[in-house]
Amino acid sequence: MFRVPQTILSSRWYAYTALKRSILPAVSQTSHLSGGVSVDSLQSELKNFVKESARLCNAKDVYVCDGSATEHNSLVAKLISDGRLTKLDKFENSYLVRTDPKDVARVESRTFMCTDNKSDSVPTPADGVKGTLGNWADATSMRRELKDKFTGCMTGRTLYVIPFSMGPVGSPLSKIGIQLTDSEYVVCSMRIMTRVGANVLNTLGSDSFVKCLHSVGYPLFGDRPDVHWPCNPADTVITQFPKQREIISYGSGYGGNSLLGKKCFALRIASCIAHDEGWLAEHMLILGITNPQGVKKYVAAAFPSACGKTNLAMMLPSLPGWKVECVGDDIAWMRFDSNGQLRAINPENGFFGVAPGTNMSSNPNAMKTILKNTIFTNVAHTSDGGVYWEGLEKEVPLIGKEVTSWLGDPWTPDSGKPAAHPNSRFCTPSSQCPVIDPAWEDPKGVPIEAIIFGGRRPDTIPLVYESFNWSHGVFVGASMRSEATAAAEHKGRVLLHDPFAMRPFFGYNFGKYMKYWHSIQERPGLTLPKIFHVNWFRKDSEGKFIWPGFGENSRVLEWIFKRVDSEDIAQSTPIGYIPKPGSLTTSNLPPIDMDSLFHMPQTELREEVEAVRTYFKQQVPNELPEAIGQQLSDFSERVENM
Ligand code: OXD
Ligand code: MN
Repeated sequence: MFRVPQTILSSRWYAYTALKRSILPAVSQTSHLSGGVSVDSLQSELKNFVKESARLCNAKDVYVCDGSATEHNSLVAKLISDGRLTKLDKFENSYLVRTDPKDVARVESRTFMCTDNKSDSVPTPADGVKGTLGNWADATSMRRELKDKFTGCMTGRTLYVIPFSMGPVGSPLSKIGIQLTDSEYVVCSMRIMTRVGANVLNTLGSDSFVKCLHSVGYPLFGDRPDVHWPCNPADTVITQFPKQREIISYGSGYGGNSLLGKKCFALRIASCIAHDEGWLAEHMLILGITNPQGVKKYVAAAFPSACGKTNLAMMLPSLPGWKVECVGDDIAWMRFDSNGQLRAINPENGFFGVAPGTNMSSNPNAMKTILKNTIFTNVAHTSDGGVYWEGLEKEVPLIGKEVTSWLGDPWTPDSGKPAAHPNSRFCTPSSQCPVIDPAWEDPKGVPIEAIIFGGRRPDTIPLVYESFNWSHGVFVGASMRSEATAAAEHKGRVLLHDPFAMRPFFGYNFGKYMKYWHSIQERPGLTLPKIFHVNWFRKDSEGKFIWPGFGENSRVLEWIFKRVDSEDIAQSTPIGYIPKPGSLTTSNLPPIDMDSLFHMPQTELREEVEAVRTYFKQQVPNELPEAIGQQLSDFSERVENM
């Protein structure tokens, strides 16, 4: 195919010329969809945002989403007729999407916090060390760069306006965002992941909102043909401007890069708002656990990406009489109420879960959740209208079926390549989860009694331990490490420091973040949750997991539940309190080497101390709060005296 060189095709040049000649496009309501809200009815700040963006991006027209099913159906029909969505006959109202293979994950290396002072966003690492706690860009220069990228970038495309609420519409804990995007896939996914619609605009009134501007960065000017998955990987950039409460994302149409309510808003921008307003925006699931006597407690848990947060959040407990119910699987917004009780909401409305590995044994409730109204991305397709991924071998027998891989190629188990991309996803409404908690949309939030940190640690770290107190708990969060994941662009398995499971999501300087967490204990009248750490991933000398995990993790939750009630079932070790012998219920388990799950040789703990010391020295040499440094010295001393 003849290709016009990019320089000649340059949309920016075209749009600049258009702007110079002042032939600005009219901000008109699009005609290809029925429904929608009129641009002229929008409050003035929003109308300006829409009009200015539409002009800058040279959008063909503008459509303000009302969030209705009719609107959704017409977008789906458009995506199908454009060949971007495939209907899945085996599921109700569910679809499959394949992205460009170059656009499959969050691009951390191109994600920036944009402020005037670097130290507002990221700590200053030691000389010669590369900082790993987020990327900073100078706000003014980045704005210039973005203006250039966005000039004309929606030529030939519709600009959709998505009014969305993070959290139940109207809850005092919720926040409103407006995302402008040129991707119909993003509109449909945002309608699942957040609360979208005209009622959000009513709630917004004349208030301010988080401005989110997104483009796939593939303008259609002249006779440039559209492509199956428009994106612009070479030019991708995801930026957050915390001072202005603004997100601007260019070049990617996938996941956290483009569904701006999730990581960009609910973690990066919200962590800054939370700091200013005295609450917490964290990368945590929220679950309710009820014991056989009917007593219920809620916990929040932070795990790095792809450590099984979704599986834990909707777990089917193996312990008889225990029940787990899900409030959220990824993000918690938490605030102490006037009685000093920490309360949490899940700001999201859907699950954007990793598909591979999800099956009837790892997560039966997720399997039931995704049977309808779900968008699957980058999974494999079966000839009978179903989906397939690694881990579904039992659930989806392939005899008599043909499988098309996520790349669109014929696939068999002998192909030597995965059928689904390792970061392929299901995007599905939370309300469909069979164990969604009855209080999951309670505007007051649910009371949190324990915070759990965790990671993928093949050695050293025991199955579960409890921190000695809040200050030690903050140190535990700050010194978390875990094997890396497919959700971002890392290759292979490497042990990474991932403090608070927030490394890719901090909205501000990690030093300040630790100080803020630590200072919470100084507020009068609070009931501080207890802090724990878990590790389901310890391996034996042959490299096999020692702990069966999944539903059996309810045994660990039971121990945590009892510790929240201060039962005398814990013993002190250098790392923290671990279960007293016999206090973790192990009945009906196959033989498990429990000793190995809690084995902490001094040599390994020394290495842990050293790894954390080196990390702090390299990454936060000047901004490590004294109290956290003290916690490290205390840990080291306990290890030396063991
Ligand atoms: C995710 C993540 O939730 O990467 O997608 O953490
Ligand atoms: Mn996550």
